[in-house]
Amino acid sequence: MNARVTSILGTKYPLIQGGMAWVADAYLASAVSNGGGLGLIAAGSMNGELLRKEIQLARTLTDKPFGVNIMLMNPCTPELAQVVIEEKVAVVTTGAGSPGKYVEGWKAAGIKVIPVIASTGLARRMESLGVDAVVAEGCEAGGHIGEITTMALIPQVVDCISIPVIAAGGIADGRGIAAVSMLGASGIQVGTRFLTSTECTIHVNYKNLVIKSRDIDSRVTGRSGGHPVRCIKNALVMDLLALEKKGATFEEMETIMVGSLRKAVKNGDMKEGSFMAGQIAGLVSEIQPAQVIIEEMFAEYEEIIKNGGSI
Ligand code: TUI
Repeated sequence: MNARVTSILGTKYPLIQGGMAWVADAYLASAVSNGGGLGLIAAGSMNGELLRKEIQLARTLTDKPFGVNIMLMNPCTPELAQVVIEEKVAVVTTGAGSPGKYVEGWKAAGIKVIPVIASTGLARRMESLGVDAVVAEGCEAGGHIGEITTMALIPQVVDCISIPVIAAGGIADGRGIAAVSMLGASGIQVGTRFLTSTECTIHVNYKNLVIKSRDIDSRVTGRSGGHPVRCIKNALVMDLLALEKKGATFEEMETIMVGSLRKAVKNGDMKEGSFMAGQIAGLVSEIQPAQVIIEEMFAEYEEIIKNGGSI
């Protein structure tokens, strides 16, 4: 890992916390930023007013830079795009689409722009718009995903653009950092491991489910409708998969999905909640402060590098 990413982010470590909708609030973002990474407030569940309040709260909790993730399927995106400019947010990441029309305005406001992409095509388009870096996210990740694994995606994205590539999907320890650095990544984004951070405000049932889940416990729903989402399997997920097999429409599936992420995060509803998490959840086994997670991951990575690649 090199200094290209830390100089863009203004951080000690080349690490971004995933922009997890409903999950990543000012408390998680400030804890990650205070721990030496770049914390993100996820605006996926917010309107402009809520996002502004959350940014202002984060400023009382950290004097380090933090960012905002804008999930482009959120209908409030135009007002959110304006709020990050007015609030002079340091970094904006985007997900679940192309941020094309917003990039110029953000760059003119001095914001570092880092879209999350899941294919080489979008990576190239983003570079041509003048973004600062991309997060290339493999389909091991939780939530809304693309089609390609981290292992296959990272080297292909690295070869097709010149801006830094930050790897995401399946990274939760120092071995993951070492692996993606060998593939050419200049930084990492971590979501699932921060779900079980002390400062993460999700329901305790969600944290326990992540800790308990094994390698094979996640499922992807919504592939047929073109919106694949990875969650830890439960009654909701199995119902959705059965409906999908029967050829249910996107609208039918959507009716069941609506509000399910909030039910997981806020109520810990084990039956009707959608517990988004990556395949690496099987490796996550304890609740730790965000700073400890970050330091442990990079210490492990340094040790691997020192030993010439082995642990
Ligand atoms: O955005 C994510 N992950 C997310 S967003 C989210 S919120 C949600 N809630 C309920 C249902 C569905 C989503 C949960 N997880 N990751 C970044 C990401 N972006 N992964 C894949 C993509 C992506 C996919 C296709 C980006 C662009 C794209 O195509 C755009 C184009 O125009 O080519």
